[in-house]
Amino acid sequence: MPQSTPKIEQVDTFLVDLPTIRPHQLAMTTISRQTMMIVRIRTSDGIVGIGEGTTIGGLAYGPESPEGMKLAIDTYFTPILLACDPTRIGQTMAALARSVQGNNFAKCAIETALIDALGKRTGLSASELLGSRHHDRLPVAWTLASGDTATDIIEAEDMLARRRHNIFKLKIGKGDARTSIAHVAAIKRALGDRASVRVDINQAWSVATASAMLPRLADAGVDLIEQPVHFRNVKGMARLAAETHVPIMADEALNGPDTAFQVAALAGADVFALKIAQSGGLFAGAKVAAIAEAAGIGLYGGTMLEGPVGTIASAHLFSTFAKLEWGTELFGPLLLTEEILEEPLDYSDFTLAVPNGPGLGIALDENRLNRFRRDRTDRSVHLLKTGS
Ligand code: MUC
Ligand code: MG
Repeated sequence: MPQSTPKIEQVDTFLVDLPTIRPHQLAMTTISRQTMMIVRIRTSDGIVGIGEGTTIGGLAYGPESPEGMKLAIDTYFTPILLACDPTRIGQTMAALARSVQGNNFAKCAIETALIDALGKRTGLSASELLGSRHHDRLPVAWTLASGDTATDIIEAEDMLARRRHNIFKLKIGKGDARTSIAHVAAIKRALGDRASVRVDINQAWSVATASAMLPRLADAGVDLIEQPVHFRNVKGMARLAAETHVPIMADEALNGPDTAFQVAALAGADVFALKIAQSGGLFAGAKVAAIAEAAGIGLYGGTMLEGPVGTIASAHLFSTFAKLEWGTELFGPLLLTEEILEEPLDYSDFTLAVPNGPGLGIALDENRLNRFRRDRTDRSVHLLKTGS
């Protein structure tokens, strides 16, 4: 008997605030908590798909915030979604694209939930729906961003000893560039060949400063230099990439296939830090990867410091890339103090395991999640009482 097409019955969004294990210092902000916008899409055949939209420091990093994503989905996405066929993800995302400009992070959260739902319906994992995987485990970098050299070295030694990470990214966009180089050199000296050390400037330098600092970073033993200049300055990136033998990686410059094509066409990067949210979704992320591959640009699996839902969605996509030369930085859940999954993710042997179950292959622990929901009733009472 032919089965009727399921419908989207409900789109539910809520915010979850989770503290970080320590302050995380970037060029534009220092974060001590992450806010996840979680979306749940319920379909008429009883399936619930989950997605996540997370930013760094509210609006400090880019033009979307978790609160803004919730508003956009509740107000503008949901009426469109309620008229869509959830089994036709491409068609549904095209319907959204016709009525919603930008909002890449919110679109990614919705697409993640649709892929999770389709996987649960068909019994296939998200990676199979995305083209099937090349890898079951992905190398995972850790970001040293305490703001203090000695603390960062202790942290890195601990990660090496526990075989959790042997790739370290240092956030060096804040403060004086020369002091930053001394910080990088001290960490690399301490770790030697036991670890790969990379830096992320988060757009903080001018081309002139970057041009002066790049040879010093090379001398310090840095393996990869991420987004040294403003995201729009692709020609500046191209100049720097031509000047140095240390690979230059684009991050903020990539906002989906169009910008990826521009960066590739102008030779603005040797490596792409591919992020599903910045790309506007997983299928858009796959297109960014195809552009990189065609242009001979290396791939690195980036993060917006998402919690477990966004992290695992990213892992499924990255697992489908034949060549993931630079590994990933899918450590977001490890930066949070709280576990919100029924079964914790498997981070071991310097890698993250890509789950095997249908869809994303993870389940949220509702009790734990409820404790950190911003709209939870006992929290509102607490806030009223304390006035905080
Ligand atoms: C970024 O710019 O790459 C990724 C890792 C991290 O520590 O911050 C993010 C953002
Ligand atoms: Mg970056």
